Amino acid sequence: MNRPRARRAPFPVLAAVLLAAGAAACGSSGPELEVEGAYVPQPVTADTAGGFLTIRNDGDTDDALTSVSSDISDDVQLHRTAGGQMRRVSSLPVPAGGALELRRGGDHLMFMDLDRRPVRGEKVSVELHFEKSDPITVEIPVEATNHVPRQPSEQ
Ligand SMILES: [Cu+2]
Repeated sequence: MNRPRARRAPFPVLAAVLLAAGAAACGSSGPELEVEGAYVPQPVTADTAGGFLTIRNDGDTDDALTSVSSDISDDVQLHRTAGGQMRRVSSLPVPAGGALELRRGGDHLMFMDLDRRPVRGEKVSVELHFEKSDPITVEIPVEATNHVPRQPSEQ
């Protein structure tokens, strides 16, 4: 690729090219989300199931998980755990340059009033909705009830 210094281009053209390249390359336009390590432990009862996953945000703009829809429940809630008690919240933050980690004993998805009981080996289809980003669909594997995920660094 030609280096701008090596060749003189008419300034307005060069400026336009650099602006376009900059906007595309450095992602200054918003959050960049990626979902990792999603799983649903096979629930013990037929009523509810938990969902765990990590949403990484490699962008430079904060985002938030605002709602979730799924093929096993019409009522998927966002739960926050504090002091051993879980409570429903309306959104969970996905900070710029950070991650939202949903895990056992912490924040999690809660599938209420299950239409069907997910069984190990199946997949649960989930659509994640965000404050800013487009929705992300994830096919989440159903694992054993006592499944403990490996840390990302061990994978
Ligand atoms: Cu819960």
